[in-house]
Amino acid sequence: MFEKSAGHLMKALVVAGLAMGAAGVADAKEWRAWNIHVEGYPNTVAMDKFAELVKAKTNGSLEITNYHGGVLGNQPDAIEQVRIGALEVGNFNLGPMGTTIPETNVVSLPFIFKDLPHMHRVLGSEAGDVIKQGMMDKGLVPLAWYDSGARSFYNSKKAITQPSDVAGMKIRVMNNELFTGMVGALGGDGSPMAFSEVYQALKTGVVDGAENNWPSFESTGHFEVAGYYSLTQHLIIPECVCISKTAWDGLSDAEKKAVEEAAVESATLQQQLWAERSEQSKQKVIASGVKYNEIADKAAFQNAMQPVYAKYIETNPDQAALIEKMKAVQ
Ligand code: GTR
Repeated sequence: MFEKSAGHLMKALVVAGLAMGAAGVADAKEWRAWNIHVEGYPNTVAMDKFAELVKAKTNGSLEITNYHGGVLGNQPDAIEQVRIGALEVGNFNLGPMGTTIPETNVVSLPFIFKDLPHMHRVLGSEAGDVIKQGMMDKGLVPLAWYDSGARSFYNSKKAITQPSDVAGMKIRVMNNELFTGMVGALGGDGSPMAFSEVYQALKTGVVDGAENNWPSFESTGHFEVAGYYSLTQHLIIPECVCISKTAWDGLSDAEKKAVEEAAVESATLQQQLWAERSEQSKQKVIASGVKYNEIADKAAFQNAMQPVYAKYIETNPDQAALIEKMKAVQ
């Protein structure tokens, strides 16, 4: 008799356990994350770490599947998708975000940051809060900043040593008026184009050049079709681990904490990998025969950006004070 009821009890416990397990799976949230970069790229490795940490820290109540290599579409579209909640996560560069989130545009002003550490100090200041709030108001929750180094010009024609060298060149830029204005101020023709299309455009001569950091110049193979890399370092733009506000609002407080911790930890990893990959990519493209030149005095390039700033401040007078504060951050 005892044995029988013990058996029943066992059975009941097993059934209950299965039911709980089934409920657990059914309740688990499944998110999709957009990433433009290829396997092995610092952001890709760090986003995989992010997904792994989220799963572990939420005990499986939230699972993120990363879609690398831009397979979920181009960046401007993906930003919109995450904003409206059709996608839950994006590893975005703030450059193409400026068209819909004006507060993010301040980081896309040429030469606004002295270097990467300065960018981080500014993001940690009042300016960072303004940028984050602007993103939140438009449906994006930025949880951590990833590094993207400094962007420099490269092309298939000649070394750029002074602004006039850009004159007449057609240069691919990310989708944002600030970048077409930037190339225009150097006398060139800025051509917005999706990242995935740049290789072919360089190869066929649709554009003469583009601009990016060492790792992207290398990972995309652009260095095979654009043999001159000139270290103008005109843009230093942060990237984010951004969550759709709709998805974020559906998390419990414990889940929010877990996701935030995971994003910050993944950013620490990304920044380490970034520093390593920047050096490796630089060595790889130079070894392949790319002609690389430093720009001893960037003042001429910086001065040429005055009309870009003037126009920007004329259209966004409310941001003038913020820009001064950013420049003043030590
Ligand atoms: C890369 C950046 C990408 C994308 C790309 C581009 O450096 O990490 O998110 O913005 O540049 O030029 O489109």
